[in-house]
Amino acid sequence: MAQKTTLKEFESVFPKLEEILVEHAKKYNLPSEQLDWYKLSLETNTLGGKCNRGMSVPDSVSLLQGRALTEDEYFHSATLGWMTELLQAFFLVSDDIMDSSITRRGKPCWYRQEGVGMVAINDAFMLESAIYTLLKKLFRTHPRYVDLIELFHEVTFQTEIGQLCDLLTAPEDVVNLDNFSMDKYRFIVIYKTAYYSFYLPVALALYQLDIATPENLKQAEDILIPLGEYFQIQDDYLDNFGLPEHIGKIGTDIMDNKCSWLVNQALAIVTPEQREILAENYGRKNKDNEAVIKKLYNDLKLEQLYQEYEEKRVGEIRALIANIDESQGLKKEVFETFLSKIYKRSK
Ligand code: GPP
Ligand code: MG
Ligand code: MG
Ligand code: MG
Repeated sequence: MAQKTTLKEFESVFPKLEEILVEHAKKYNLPSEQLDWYKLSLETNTLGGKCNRGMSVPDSVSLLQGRALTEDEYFHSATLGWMTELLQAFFLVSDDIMDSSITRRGKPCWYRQEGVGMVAINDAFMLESAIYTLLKKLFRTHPRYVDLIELFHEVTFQTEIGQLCDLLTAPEDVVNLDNFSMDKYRFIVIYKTAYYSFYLPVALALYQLDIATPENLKQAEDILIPLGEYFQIQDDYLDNFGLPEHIGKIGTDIMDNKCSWLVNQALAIVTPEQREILAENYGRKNKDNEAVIKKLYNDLKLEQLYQEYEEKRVGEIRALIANIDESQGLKKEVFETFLSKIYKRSK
């Protein structure tokens, strides 16, 4: 029988990894003040989240094996999980600067914390470096070491092209609703979110077990990318309709002029008059303009539209999962677990 990891169990691995990272920095005689800074950045930016991505690595490894993991297997799969959390930390610290965000995980964003500011950019780079330090230290002799490195590099690049499109579709000074489209939207979310959040943890599990083949990786990708797209649609929905107490962050998509799922849905159903209202108020760095858009979203009943969409989409994803051919080494449960964790989420 497979065994699910708990957050507590997963978190208990982190101090060991932190120690490896600190020892590595000490080899260069990094002064103690900077060493403390590095530790604080690691702890503040990597801990305190839901760890869904990270925990799904040991969970997937256990499901694929069909049994509970040995201590060593658990440690290594949790380490790969923490590397996805480090990648996420690197992205979030950077994304919050780019999106001028206010809070993250219920606290001020790292760049807005006392004395941090733009040092956060270097901290983000160091969070990324930590992945490769740990990989070298703990996976150097693994038969798929090179595949693991290449996977992290490729997924990072995919996320960066998604982020590039996200940013360039949301210029700070010009609002042009014609720039938005569902095709652009799909590109943005598949790359900026789906690969690193959904494909990466399962690909890591397959590599750890050394059972990854081009076929099962492709099979996994074909389900995990739609799942990741659905997850980012939820994120966009929650940006406006979620409660900051639940999601730990204050929505910025309207003021940031983002090509969000909500604005795309609005554009598909607005009257010419409502489109005027959108054009005059969207993407302005002003609470009053934002309030006008929020009201328009309510008038357009986007909340209800989202709920209908969610049911339809989840039905489609369930059908994809049901069609998986398990002879390639994958198990339906790996995907069902992911889906059940995010279905109707409010945080
Ligand atoms: C989520 O977008 C996407 C990311 C966090 C990837 C960032 C990529 C980089 C290369 C930095 P979002 O801005 O909607 O997330 P949130 O709502 O959490 O700010
Ligand atoms: Mg953001
Ligand atoms: Mg962003
Ligand atoms: Mg968002």
